[in-house]
Amino acid sequence: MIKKYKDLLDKKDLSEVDSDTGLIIDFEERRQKDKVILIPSESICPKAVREALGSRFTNIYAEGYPALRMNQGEEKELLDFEYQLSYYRRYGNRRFYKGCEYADFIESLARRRIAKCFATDRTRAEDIFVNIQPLSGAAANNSVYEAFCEPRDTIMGMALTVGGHLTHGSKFNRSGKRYDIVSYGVDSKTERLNYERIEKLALRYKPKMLIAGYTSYPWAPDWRRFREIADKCGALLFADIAHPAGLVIAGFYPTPIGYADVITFTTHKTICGPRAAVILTTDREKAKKIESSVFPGEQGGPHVNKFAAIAVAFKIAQTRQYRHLQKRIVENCKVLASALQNEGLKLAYGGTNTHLLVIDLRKIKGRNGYPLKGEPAARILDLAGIVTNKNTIPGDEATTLASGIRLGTPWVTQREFGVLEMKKLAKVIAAILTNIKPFSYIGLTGEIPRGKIDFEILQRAKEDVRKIIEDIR
Ligand code: DSN
Repeated sequence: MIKKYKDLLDKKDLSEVDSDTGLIIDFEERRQKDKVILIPSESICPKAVREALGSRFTNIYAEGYPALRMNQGEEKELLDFEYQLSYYRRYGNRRFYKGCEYADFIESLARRRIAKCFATDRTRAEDIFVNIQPLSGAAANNSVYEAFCEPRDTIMGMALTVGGHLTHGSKFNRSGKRYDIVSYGVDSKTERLNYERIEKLALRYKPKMLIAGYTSYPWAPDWRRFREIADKCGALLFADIAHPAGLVIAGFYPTPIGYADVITFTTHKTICGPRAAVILTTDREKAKKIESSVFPGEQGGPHVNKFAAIAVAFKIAQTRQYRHLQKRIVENCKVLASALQNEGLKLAYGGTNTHLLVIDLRKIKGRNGYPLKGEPAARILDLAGIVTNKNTIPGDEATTLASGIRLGTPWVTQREFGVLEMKKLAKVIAAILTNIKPFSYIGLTGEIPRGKIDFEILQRAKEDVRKIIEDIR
């Protein structure tokens, strides 16, 4: 019972104020502990990052950007609070509201840490311009288009069905409605990027922007080759590294810095931070365009509590332990891939050199020859305690009838799963998938793919998953 509103502010815990929400959060915590989560775009946000996310920075508005001065010099100069605040008292800042003096610190700190993480031998941190205001990946990508393209300009990116992202021109997304989209796919034989074909297509359609970067294509692109193609057709090169950004920082995925004109990524996938997104460029003029395209172009007030969480995440990203984690993520994925292949499963795109892989389910067939689809496969795996997502693969046309499931290793690697666990998981996954009897029926929305599995087999798989988790604790 709430007696005084004021007590809510500092005294009452969630369990006292809203036990229903508290209970749902407890259930979710339990789920995350009891299941093996293999969604490649998910990871565990560390406690310290969540603490910053729940800080009082959530209370304020901070439309605008920090003072330019705060992005120059060493981190310790930024953190010279007396010096910076005396400047602020004298000259004010670039925010629309007062009360943002500490927001300036936290946004600048996060930006510097990101720049430091992405600096290379050839590109200094000072030359990387960072925008951390996009609320998430889709907003970041849309801000990039708005910054550099006019409606009906041609944009070229990979098709969603073979690994591109929704915002790379899907007809269901604003990108696909607002711009003329040319999509590239993979080579039908190798299921890999075919740079000659991509180049031919680019020369034919002369896109204003060429996008590279993927959500389910499991191989790293050749940035140099993409740069060449962009230069030949006069396009801006946009690298969307939402998925592998953590691997990039740690050196286990080639960096687009030095090749791409603009780069976006989210901070909650391999970065293992809060749900947010970042835009990078090494060109001052482009950085200005991006700034105004994000705010006021795309968004109003940014989420300052996220800035704090991002700052913490990128402090962690500079540690040896983080580099080791990223290395293990890739190693685990490689082991999982070959273990699945040894169990007789087929991988779409022939394998992986990143944190994700996709299983091609088409050769698992029911009595009447109906192939296993991603939806029933992912559902049954989930019942057994393994969380994945259905995914289209080359040859698929509709997401509802996707023939693949996508798996990734960030989350389980954070939980310290290693080679042994990858092999055990591959066995359970294969035992489940190869024992599903696929079928379909026609429902109100058309073909509905389903699958059945013997109860005993499912129970055994559940027990195996439980044991894998138990052993790791
Ligand atoms: N939905 C994300 C993913 O899972 O890859 C991309 O935005």
